[in-house]
Amino acid sequence: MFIVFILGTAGSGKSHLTAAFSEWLKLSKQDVTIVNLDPGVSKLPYSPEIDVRDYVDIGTVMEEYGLGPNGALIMAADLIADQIERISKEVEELQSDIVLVDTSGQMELFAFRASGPYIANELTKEQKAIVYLFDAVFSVNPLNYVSNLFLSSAIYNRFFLPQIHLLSKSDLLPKEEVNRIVSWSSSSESLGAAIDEKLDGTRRLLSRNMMQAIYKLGLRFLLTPVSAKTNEGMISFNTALERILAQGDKYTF
Ligand SMILES: Nc1nc2c(ncn2[C@@H]2O[C@H](COP(=O)(O)OP(=O)(O)OP(=O)(O)O)[C@@H](O)[C@H]2O)c(=O)[nH]1
Ligand SMILES: [Mg+2]
Repeated sequence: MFIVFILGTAGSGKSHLTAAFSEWLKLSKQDVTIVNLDPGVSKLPYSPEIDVRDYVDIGTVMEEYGLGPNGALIMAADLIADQIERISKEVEELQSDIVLVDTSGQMELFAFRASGPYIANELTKEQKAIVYLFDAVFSVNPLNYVSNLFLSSAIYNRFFLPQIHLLSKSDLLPKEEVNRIVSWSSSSESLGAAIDEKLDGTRRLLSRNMMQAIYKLGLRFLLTPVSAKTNEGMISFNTALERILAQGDKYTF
């Protein structure tokens, strides 16, 4: 059993990718479990086998603790951590080949509070990986791209799990735009040139320094373009997962 956490900024396409990739895996004869870790979501594009909303109700948390929506989400993240043993048991009992975990819209809840890494660690002792989404439309601007690079490095630093980077919703951009962003992820010269071309003044300087700091840390993540709408990139995404989780052995057929 492999556990895959899907992370990314709000609206980057986590839930739709979870839905599309699970369908793709099922066509490849995989037994898939989906875990919804987002307590605040009202509508999902899939039916999760395990749903934190069965454990924590955000409306009740707001009422019981007298909190607003954001305070309640923070509280809910901690309450979910308290329930991790039961959630973990549910995951283990299902015994599927692969578990996709859709995380909350407010990424900082999972990434930057103690409860996130705790949940990731305690959710069974199986092999795990993180998938981080770069929203394609947001990434067109090199300033946004570098900011996202920084966020993804912060995630890596928090979880210390193998991490895969995807350019999500890539169907929304023309092919050459997608290729350009992918080239930024494979070559610092290419990203540096885009920063010089599109940004100026302090923004240019800061972006260049941020990029260099990340490269100095040895964090280089090649982006794979994917689309939950057209299913583009699912094979490459799956190959990257197989490389990490099964040491290159194919688990799909
Ligand atoms: N064209 C296109 N739209 C997409 C794709 N994936 C997601 N979307 C759209 O982007 C919006 C956000 O998608 P979600 O899957 O809900 O994103 P999310 O990261 O789960 O959002 P939060 O959980 O609220 O942070 C929705 O309107 C989707 O229809 C894609 O691959 N292509
Ligand atoms: Mg979502």
